[in-house]
Formats: sequence, C-alpha cells, structure tokens
Amino acid sequence: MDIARFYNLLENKLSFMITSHVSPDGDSIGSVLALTLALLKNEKKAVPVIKDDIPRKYKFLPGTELIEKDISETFDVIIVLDCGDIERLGFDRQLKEYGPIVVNIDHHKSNSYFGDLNLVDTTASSVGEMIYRLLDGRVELDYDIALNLYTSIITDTGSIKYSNTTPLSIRILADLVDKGVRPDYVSRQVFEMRSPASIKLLKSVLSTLEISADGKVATLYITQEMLKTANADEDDTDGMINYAREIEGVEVAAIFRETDDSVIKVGLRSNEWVDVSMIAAKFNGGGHPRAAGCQVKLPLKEAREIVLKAINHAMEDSGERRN
Ligand SMILES: [Mn+2]
Repeated sequence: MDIARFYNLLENKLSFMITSHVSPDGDSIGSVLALTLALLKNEKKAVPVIKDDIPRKYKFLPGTELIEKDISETFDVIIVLDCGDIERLGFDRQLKEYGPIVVNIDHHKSNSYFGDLNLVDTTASSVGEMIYRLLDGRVELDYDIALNLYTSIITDTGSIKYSNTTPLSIRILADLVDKGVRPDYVSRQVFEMRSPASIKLLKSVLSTLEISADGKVATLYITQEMLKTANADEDDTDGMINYAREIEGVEVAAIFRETDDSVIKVGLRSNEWVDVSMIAAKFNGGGHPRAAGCQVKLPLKEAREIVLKAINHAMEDSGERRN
C-alpha cells in the first residue's frame, strides 16, 4: 500500500523537498508548509519550494519565510502536493534530478499519477485535509501546523461553501479550531483584506462585464492598462471572478487577465453542472470541476473568443448529463 510506503519514507529518509504548483493558492501553500513544519518537528531536513511568488495575503502563514524559489540541492524524497500534472510545478529540470523518489499527494480528478508513490483522493476537499489525515496521531499538530491546515481547507472549500465541503472537512476544521486557530483571524487575512488599489481596479473590471444572451455565461477582463491606472498588481485581481460567478442564472464565469509577457491568464468557475476543468484542459490548463484555469498565448480579444467557444461547446455537451 502506498500509504504504508509513505510512512516508511517519512520514518527512514532524512531529507525532503516539499513542492507544489505555480500560481500558488491557500491549499498549496498551507499544505506545503504544514508538512514541512511537521517534518522539521521530527528532526528531518525539509525544504519547501514553490517556483512562483507567494501572494501577499498568505504571508501570515507560519513558515512562509522558509519557502525557496530556486534550489540546486538534492534530497532523499520529493513530495509534490496539490498538483495534478508535473508541468504545473514550473521546474526547468526533471523532478528526478532533485531526488530519486517522487511522492504525489493530491485531490485533483485529472491527476496523472506521475509519482513513484501516489496518494490521490478525489473526495478530499483539499490537500490540507489529506495532510491532516496523514499526520493526525503521528505528529503533534501544533498551532503553526494547525493554522496552515485550516487555511488550506478553508480556501479550497471557499469557507465551507463549495460543493467539495464534506462533514469530514468540517470536523477537521473544528479540530483545528480546538487547537487554537481563530476563524475570524484567518478569514480577515485571506478573504477580507483588500488593498485600496484592488478596489480601484475592481471599478474598471466590473465595467467589462458581459453576460451571454441566455444569461448563463458571464465574463470579465483585466488589461495591463487597467492594472497600471489603478496602480494594482496581480495579487489585487484575486477573487474578482466571483462577481461574475455570483450573478443569478450564471453557470460559467470567466476572467481574462493580460500579463506582461503577452499571455492571457484565464480563470474559470462554474456553479452547478459544467466541468470547467475540462474546458481548461483544452488549453493545457487544469483544476477542479468548479474552479480551473489556463493560459492562452493570444491577444486578449482572440483569447476571449476561443475560450468562449470552448465554454459554449462544454455547455452544450454537458446539457443533459449534469455532474
Ligand atoms: Mn487543492
């Protein structure tokens, strides 16, 4: 069993690299840090590596200062968290060049089982939840670890609002609150702290709203010019897609963001029945049925057209068989 082999590695190997996908989110950062802190507590060498910037709002998490962006060392074990596809890690070298054993712990349906060990549970709300289940009873989950795990679960479930929320995920959150995590503190850090620039940007982003004739698809976009005018950066765009998703009658929401290297980053969300991870996969992206993303190397107008076409196809295809 891969779980027994996993515990074996934790016990017998000495050095670990813990990594996750680019465009890090609460689940990837929280689970990477929780596992890192647990290994350090057990006197192992553990280095968290994320090949991207950490969004400001996650800097409150204990251990963020340990995260490395570039690494040249090698390790006994590489543990990949919350990442269905090895390409999304953003490494320019083969993962095996960093260590001989790759462990893949994930909850994405699209996971490609790229590890030597694969712990994939598509029923888990988040990888934070999986790490809790793997560590509970083996490592003392102190406040710092609990805060990271709580943040993983609360972000991937949208504050226990999304369809991946289960009785178990709520029970685990309750246990983490027992360990001292304050829900109001995390909520304020992660969901309720907007910069003045982001509100200024939001004004112009909302003016780009378009809703399809049948009312089921809503789109927004963000240009480099809009970012500059508002003096905003990538972090400030976070969560804006929800204004489109929350419109009554809308099933699929999309946001298109121009980056400075002429790539359009596309965020996709759905409410009830369209699997947006399938749409993202058409453009080599990925994610979950209700939240996914991809990148399109085209000018904004063309990128919107091509993705909207894919959304419309997906809506026709999944019209009968809701998922
Ligand atoms: Mn996740």
